[in-house]
Amino acid sequence: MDNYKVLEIKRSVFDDNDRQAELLRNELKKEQTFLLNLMSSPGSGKTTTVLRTIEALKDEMTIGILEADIDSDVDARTVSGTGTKVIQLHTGGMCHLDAGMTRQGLLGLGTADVDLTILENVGNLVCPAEFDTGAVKNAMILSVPEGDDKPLKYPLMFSIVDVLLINKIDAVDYFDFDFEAVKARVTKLNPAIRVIPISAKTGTGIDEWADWLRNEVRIWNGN
Ligand SMILES: Nc1nc2c(ncn2[C@@H]2O[C@H](COP(=O)(O)OP(=O)(O)OP(=O)(O)O)[C@@H](O)[C@H]2O)c(=O)[nH]1
Ligand SMILES: [Mg+2]
Repeated sequence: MDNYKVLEIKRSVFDDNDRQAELLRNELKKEQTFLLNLMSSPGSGKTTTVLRTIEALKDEMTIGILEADIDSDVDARTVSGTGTKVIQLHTGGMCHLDAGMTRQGLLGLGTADVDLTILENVGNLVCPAEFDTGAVKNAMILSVPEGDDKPLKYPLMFSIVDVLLINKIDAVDYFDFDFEAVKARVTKLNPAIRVIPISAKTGTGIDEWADWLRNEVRIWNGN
């Protein structure tokens, strides 16, 4: 028999985070702030989609943006060009945000007057799927050049999101990408998922995305 113990600490880390996330969601509800957690691989088009979303909704609601990256401030700099309130979070090497880190970000941003906060999570299809940030809804982007097999390889991410945006559809002629196969694969993992094809570059599909988000914000904020 081994003379040492093996302790499974992963579960308790997740349990504690889940409690913190629930607490944060309750506070956001009281404050009437909707938090969207936007996830994807690096370069799928999160920041470009954030810019389109700001453009579509800025006249109807007050928006704040949390940009999370391991390093750099390029995304916050890009978003600040729109005049929208934005803060850059550095995770110090961590590949995801947990509820505690999200809370720090929201405090730094100041959300009392904000109706909609979008968290652009660290580009990664693995770790962000494991940590509840306290967001009201989760969305992810899969871009056409990444391939239609990603739901098979990263099932957890596709199973925990409310919306899947399939981005870069303007480039579909250059890639073998089977939309029907993706829809079948994600629906099998997550029957309630909403799939919206978009091009953040040309603006195609952004109206449908903005309609979904506007409706969710209204429901949450009670107006
Ligand atoms: N053709 C095309 N290019 C796009 C589209 N959306 C984004 N891009 C390009 O894809 C690249 C990455 O876009 P970003 O919006 O920076 O992607 P991101 O997910 O924020 O990247 P990280 O924050 O680094 O993870 C940029 O060169 C964009 O111009 C699109 O719909 N079509
Ligand atoms: Mg980005």
